[in-house]
Amino acid sequence: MDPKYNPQPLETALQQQWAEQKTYEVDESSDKPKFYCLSMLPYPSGQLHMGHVRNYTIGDMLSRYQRMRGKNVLQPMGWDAFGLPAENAAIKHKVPPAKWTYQNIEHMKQQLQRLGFSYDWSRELATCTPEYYRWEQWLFTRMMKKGLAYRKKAMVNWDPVDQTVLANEQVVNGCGWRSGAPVERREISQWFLKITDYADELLEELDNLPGWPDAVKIMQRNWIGRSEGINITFDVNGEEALKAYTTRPDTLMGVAYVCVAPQHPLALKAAEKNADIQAFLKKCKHGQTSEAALATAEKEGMDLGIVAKHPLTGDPVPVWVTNYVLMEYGTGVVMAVPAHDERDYEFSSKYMLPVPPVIQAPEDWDYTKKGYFERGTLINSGEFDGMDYDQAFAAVLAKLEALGKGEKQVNYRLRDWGISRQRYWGAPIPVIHCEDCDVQPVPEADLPVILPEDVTVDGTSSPLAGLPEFVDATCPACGKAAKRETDTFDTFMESSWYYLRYNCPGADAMVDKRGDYWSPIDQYIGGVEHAVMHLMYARFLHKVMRDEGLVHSNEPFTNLLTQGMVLKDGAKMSKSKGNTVDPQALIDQYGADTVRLFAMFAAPPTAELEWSDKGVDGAYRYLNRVWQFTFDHQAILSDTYPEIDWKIASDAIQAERRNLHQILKQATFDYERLQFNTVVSACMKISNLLQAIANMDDPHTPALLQEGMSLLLRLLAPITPHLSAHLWETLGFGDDLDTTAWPEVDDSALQTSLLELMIQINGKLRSKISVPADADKASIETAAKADPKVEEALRDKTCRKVIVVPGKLVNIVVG
Ligand code: ANZ
Ligand code: ZN
Repeated sequence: MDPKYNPQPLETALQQQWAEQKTYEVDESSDKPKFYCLSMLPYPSGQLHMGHVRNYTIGDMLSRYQRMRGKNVLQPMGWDAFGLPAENAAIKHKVPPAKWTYQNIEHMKQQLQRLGFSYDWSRELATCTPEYYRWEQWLFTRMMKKGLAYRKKAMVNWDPVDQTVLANEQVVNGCGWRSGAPVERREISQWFLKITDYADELLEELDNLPGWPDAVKIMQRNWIGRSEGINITFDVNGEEALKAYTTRPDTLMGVAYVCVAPQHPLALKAAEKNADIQAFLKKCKHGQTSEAALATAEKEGMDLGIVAKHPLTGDPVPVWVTNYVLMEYGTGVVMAVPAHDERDYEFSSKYMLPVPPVIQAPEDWDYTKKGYFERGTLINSGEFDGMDYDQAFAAVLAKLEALGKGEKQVNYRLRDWGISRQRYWGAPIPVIHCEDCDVQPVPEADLPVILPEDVTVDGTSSPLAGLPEFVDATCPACGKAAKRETDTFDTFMESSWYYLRYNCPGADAMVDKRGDYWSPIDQYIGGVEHAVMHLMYARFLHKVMRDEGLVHSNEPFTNLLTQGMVLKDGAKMSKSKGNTVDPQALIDQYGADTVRLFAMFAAPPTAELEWSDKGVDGAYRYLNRVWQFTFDHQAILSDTYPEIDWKIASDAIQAERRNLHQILKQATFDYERLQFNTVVSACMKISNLLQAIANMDDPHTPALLQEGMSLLLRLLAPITPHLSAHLWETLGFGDDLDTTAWPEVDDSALQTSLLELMIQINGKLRSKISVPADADKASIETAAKADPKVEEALRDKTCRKVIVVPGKLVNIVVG
């Protein structure tokens, strides 16, 4: 054995062995229980960053642990390979996006292998390959036939100089990232997937996911945003009646005006005759449409000069157009109640509109300063006065229903998923546009629609539009010359089902039976930034595939762990902040095991991890210690000992062995609950223990040292697999640490021996009791008071004080 820890050669040798022996390749023939452990696949940007290292070490630690626990563990890896950065790089470096991507994959794969992750590489996939994306093209055509994929007009960001559509992240302060020109909004036809059809199920099934963090479930609930309200009809003279969606029908008697969205037909019609309104609507076209942006934007509007009729009182109510009403939500019409709605209050204050209160606010509420936005008891509402929210909701609904002026309505904030991207580097949307037959899905036999890879990207028009061999097609319905769609899928399409494809590499179908063996994923691990979109879209497509008979579970991910961010000096480690630490440099300097150990030790997996050079150094020093200790005691550790009856060993040996098994017990518990940082501290505690044992002069020292070392190496194996396997073999503990069973806690070692304690009453010895050696003060006190002699002495007296001196005596002061 080398006296010095030199990680690089031993790590690379072992990695080569794993690759040659296909150590981590698995199939469905095993009789062990399966465990599917999945970490979110990376975008192949070119370099691994510390966030990846952390994510993938967590997954690998769990996979290796479960393997040692006797599971048939699948841990695959792949590449989320389509996306904008490849196009940007192509413009900058003049390489085709495909070439850039495949080069990056090569490089990053080497980095992952150098970290010793136990992936089944035979299942590797890259989402930019036709054999992968053909199946989502296929699913899309199925969804078209079911009406789950449809086309409608939607807004895009348009760069008037580059004459191109921009992705949201290409809009910087309202201008095109390349041209710097102010971005315009354009309406074009795009494809949508009907995720709203699944809104209820997506919401309800969250209750059946106890293995998900609450924070993620809350975000998903908010994103779905189910609300119950009433659509209330406000008649307008000579026009179609306005229907306003409200969740606060209890405030109906406080309506000051009705407002419509700038895109509402009534506003558009009014603009035809009024240049000011026209100018206002034009102004609303600029700026953002997101709800968040609208909530904070300065509220503006115009009186349309139209009068609506209050459905209960018949009073005239003015109709306005305002920029804070979304056309896409509810009915695009709001009944404004300034006294009790924050946005209406702000608006009314600005335009000096009335603020009639209809909900009881605390005494002396000053409505000139603030609205009252809580629910409460109704006032100024005639027959509804005195009712609370629920009563008023029911009463107003009943009354409106009787008049035919209202009906109950459930709304969702969730919108259908727009999947069209006017970008080159993505999976082509498999449809053909025919002059006569409108838009037709590409027939199954003609799939995949292959994306040409050898192209020049210059950032203006899509290279696909300029390729006749791509664009020219024949209509599958009538056979006439037609045009192929040049838009591509949102890259969330690929990441919504990749976990199923890992189960059936090479299948000549989207998925096959092998998936039934592996599904669902037992543990999914990734960043919390994917809490909503990725995880929602994946759940949705899973359900669509279930309804197609392709999968047989309702949910794809049984357990979810969202790992915390990696920070440096309190800020998120990121390229744009220039505070990154290159994992490769660390591997070169310290080896993979140190990097893994630090990533696991520095914080619990779900908490933020503050980067520390000192911490990395500490991890390295610890591994050196383990090495040094093994080297120093190699002969003792690798000797053979007869079976030992520990009960006849000395108290001191038994005590140390008890500590050892207590640590093992706690560490195994922590492994199960994914509390990996305390597993590392447990290993460090064992090292200290081994040092103490080595210093003992006892006939059982060598055997206990050996037992301790074999526990330590197995506890460390999932974290630092190279060092552990190497020492395991060196010491002759067995040859394959991967398939070595997890150490069992010896319960008999945990039993604590009894200690005798004197009991004094007012300083005089009265009795003796036996308690477990590790009993705490409270239980000693209880035991002492239960002693018959003490009971007797305490009768008719008051116990003033109990002094417990652990290991020695209990003194009871009575008076
Ligand atoms: C009257 C009212 C009084 C409202 C009050 C609130 C408080 P959720 O819960 O998210 O569904 N609203 C309806 N449609 C809208 C649209 N297209 N754009 C902007 N706001 C819209 O929110 C429902 C509430 O949001 C509705 O209830 C409506 O304002 C507003 F004291 O109606 B409310
Ligand atoms: Zn046709």
